[in-house]
Amino acid sequence: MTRISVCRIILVASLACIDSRLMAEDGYRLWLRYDRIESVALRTEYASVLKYLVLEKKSPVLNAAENELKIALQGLLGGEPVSVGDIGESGALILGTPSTSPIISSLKLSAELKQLGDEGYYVFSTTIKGKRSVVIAANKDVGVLYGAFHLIRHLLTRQNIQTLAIKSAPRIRHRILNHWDNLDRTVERGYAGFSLWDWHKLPDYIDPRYYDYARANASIGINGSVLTNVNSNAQILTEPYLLKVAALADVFRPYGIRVYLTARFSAPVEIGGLSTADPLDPTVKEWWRKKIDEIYTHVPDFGGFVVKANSEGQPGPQNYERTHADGANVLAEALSAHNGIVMWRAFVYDNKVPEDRAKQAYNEFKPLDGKFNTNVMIQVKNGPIDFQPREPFHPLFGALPGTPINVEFQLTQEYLGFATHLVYLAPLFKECLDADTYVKGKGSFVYKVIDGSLENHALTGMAGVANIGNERNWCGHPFAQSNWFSFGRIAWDPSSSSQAIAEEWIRMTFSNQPEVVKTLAEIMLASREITVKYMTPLGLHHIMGWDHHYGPGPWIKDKPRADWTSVYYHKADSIGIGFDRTKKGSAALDQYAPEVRPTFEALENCPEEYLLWFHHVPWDYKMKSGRTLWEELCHQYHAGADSVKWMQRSWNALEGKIDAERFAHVKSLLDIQSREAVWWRNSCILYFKTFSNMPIPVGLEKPDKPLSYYEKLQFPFAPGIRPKW
Ligand code: BDP
Repeated sequence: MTRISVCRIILVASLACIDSRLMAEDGYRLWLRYDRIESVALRTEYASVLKYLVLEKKSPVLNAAENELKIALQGLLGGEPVSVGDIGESGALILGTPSTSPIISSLKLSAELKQLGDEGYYVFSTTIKGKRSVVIAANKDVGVLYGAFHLIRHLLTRQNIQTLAIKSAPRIRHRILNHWDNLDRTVERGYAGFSLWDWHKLPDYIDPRYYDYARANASIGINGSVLTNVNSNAQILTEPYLLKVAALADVFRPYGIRVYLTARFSAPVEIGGLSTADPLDPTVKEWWRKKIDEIYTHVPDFGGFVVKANSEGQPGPQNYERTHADGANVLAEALSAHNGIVMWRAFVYDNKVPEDRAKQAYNEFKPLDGKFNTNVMIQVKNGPIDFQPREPFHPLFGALPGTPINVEFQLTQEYLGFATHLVYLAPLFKECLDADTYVKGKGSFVYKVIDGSLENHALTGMAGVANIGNERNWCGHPFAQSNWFSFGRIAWDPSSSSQAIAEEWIRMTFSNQPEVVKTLAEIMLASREITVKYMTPLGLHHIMGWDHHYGPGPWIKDKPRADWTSVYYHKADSIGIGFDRTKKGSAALDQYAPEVRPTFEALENCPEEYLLWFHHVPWDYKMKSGRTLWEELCHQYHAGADSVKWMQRSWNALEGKIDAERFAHVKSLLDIQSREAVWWRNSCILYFKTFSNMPIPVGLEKPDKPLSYYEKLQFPFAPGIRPKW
């Protein structure tokens, strides 16, 4: 028996034996909590059909689906044995594809399955041999797995199984987590402990947690995992590490997940012993070809590479006077022989400080449109600067019609309060995806660029910078799990609503009680806007603490690069505040389609949430509220911090309706968030007051400490810091 199958048996057995009354609600189970359903009637109804599983042919993926259904049903039905075999006396749950299941084949589903592709599924209620049945049918095994998880979601949210008719297929092909995990197990911008990947003990020791990671991802349709940091280490491409990578790939494969790695551009020099990494040098090309062939001998379904090149000091083709396209294509060519892809990041900024960093990615990539091989996607962050609490959409969306583009969101909350602040990010993802680029007229939404429909690209993707570590509850904050969850759900279907996803997640993770669902959904849906208000209201951005990015730092100046400072971005002076990106300023606005510009170009039209992103605005400018800009800024900071108190009150009112362990955990984190919101508010108001020279409006609480107190705070050991190598 292989190492992996032994582990799997231990894992499944241990999960099946768990008695939920003995288990602490420590968040480990994420949204896959299979506790007994309270209602006897519902249990009986589910059991009558679902406790007979029919799987006519086995495969690693179908077995994973069957195992999951077994564990889920056994738990939900309160320990009733779930049999695997024939249709039971009252009904059955039948799973498979037309080629693995004679029953499913006899149902003649080709019309239904036609539109569902390789990963889609059809889950429906029907009658088979006179017995009530639920069928999970798909074209491929992995579709059956996703269908199984859909059914489980359905049961966890207590919906009926009498009239099931669910057809679903992903709108995006590559739905990928990007782990910024280093080989020493630190996680760049990670706030949930160390890396899950225990490189030292791999490949021999397979942590059972790897299975649970794979299960969680499969349950929300994530089908790729980039194991290593974008600031990458070439060692990962050496044989000892490839064996470790292969062991992880073996665990993930039955769950439909392919592994990817980050490629350090200078690897041919660093580990290959070549004197150059020039992408047009034949020896370099040959080196990558051999290296990539070698990777595929270990991982036959290896997904490909993510590359950060010529950005923040990382090596890249420009070191050799070559373009990003030259660099991407040398890897793409070698990967194409194995169906691998390259996700080449557009997050570039080089050593010459540009007049506006927001413009650089567009300036560098626009001329390269159409020059990339067909298996290259350009991976673009949601906004033009860097994962700020609010940014307008990136001008590259829609600007490269001849090149597939995938979007990169940051799930780890580097700029949104680490894993201490409750911030539900689906509204941020949606804000970007639903923005209209107008590149092909009204309705050219970012999500249409990403799902390929705007320019007819088949290669599509969505990347999420993972917020996962080895903390018991995976993400640090119990609510941070919702950002992993919602990323998967939105990558599957970008039209899903933030509210529907939040409610589904709450029901699965906390409770189906209407009051809990309502209160938590209200908190979650308001949380991102609240955070924007107490951190960066009215379009402010990049004013966080130096280097570690913890807490406020609007005073940061005089650093090695101007665009690493805060003063570069807020430009506060005695006249006003904000970065003028109109024609009078950096003209970054001109990178958007002409139809987009008027909304932002004229000060009077500009939506106030983007005001200081696009304009330098006088302190006494009259805002829509009738207040001056200065007064409005103070009010927004106060509204943000006050709203965290509202979140606390709402949470506290749920005491007794949420298990004690998670209740207390979230309560303490909200206390910290509340304190930190006041910290942001006070320090930013005091700092900007030194420019506005205006009083804090009457009625708003005055800061109890001087600005110098905040400026002096030091956090040498803040988590998630970038490695120095
Ligand atoms: C920035 C992070 C830095 C990352 C960089 C990136 O501070 O640690 O390396 O993004 O995306 O936001 O490459």
